Amino acid sequence: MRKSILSHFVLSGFVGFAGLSAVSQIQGAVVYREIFPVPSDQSNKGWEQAGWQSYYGDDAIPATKKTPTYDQLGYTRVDPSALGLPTDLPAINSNPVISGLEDQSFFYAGNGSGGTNPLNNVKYFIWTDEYEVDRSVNEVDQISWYQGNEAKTDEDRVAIRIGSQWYVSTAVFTQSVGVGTKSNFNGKAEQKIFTFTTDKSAWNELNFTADSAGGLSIGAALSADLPSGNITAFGLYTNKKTATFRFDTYEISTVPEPSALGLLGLGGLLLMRKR
Ligand SMILES: [Ca+2]
Repeated sequence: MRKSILSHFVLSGFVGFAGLSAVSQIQGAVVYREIFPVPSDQSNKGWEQAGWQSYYGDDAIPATKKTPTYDQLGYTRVDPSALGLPTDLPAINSNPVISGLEDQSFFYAGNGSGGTNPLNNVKYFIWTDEYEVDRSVNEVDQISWYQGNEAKTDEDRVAIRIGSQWYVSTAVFTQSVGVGTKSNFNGKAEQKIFTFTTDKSAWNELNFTADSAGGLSIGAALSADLPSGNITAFGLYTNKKTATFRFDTYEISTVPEPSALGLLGLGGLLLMRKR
């Protein structure tokens, strides 16, 4: 008898916990946050160390590919010389754990005003594969970031990779107010939120083969909804970057996948009946 009561208590407690857990996850759990941190001494830091890669132009040229006249790192970096937005948030599943990193910075890609920077009037693609989103239990809820582009008309899009295929959102995100200087990023950067959907109308294929002729372009519209499968990489894409591009605090949140949610909901219902 004692054992039976104990089992009942344990079961109720578990079901109750599952129910509470479902409620909290429905609101969206942040599974990834990139803050583009810098060392506490505020020294400049190569963006590669944040675990991201960037490519530009029709030929998907890696930004690490230097030319004799062009120091890439000087134009594309994690910028600690002005505040990001927000500041002082913890990283989640991003960046190696290095002591002394602070969230006082953001990602910066310049506009080529010096005449030697090719990052002007070109396609621009920045992404990371440092975290994999498991969609079998939790589906993506939203992807958000703070952007502070200099040109209000530059159009940023969400990019994700499922398996080996890249996709880019049909939705574009522009600035209400352009951010012309780095010191304005903290005050004027705007949070952009992409509400995740697998609907085929929300995505195009993104053709991407690094460092290859014609290796970067928006591809075909989808004939079916996005497939299942983990998101193995993600980032931002712009089809024409005309001026300085800055962004920060890239986040992915998830909610329980519908079938998992159904099980949790059933658990909550059972608990209510027992009471
Ligand atoms: Ca930051």
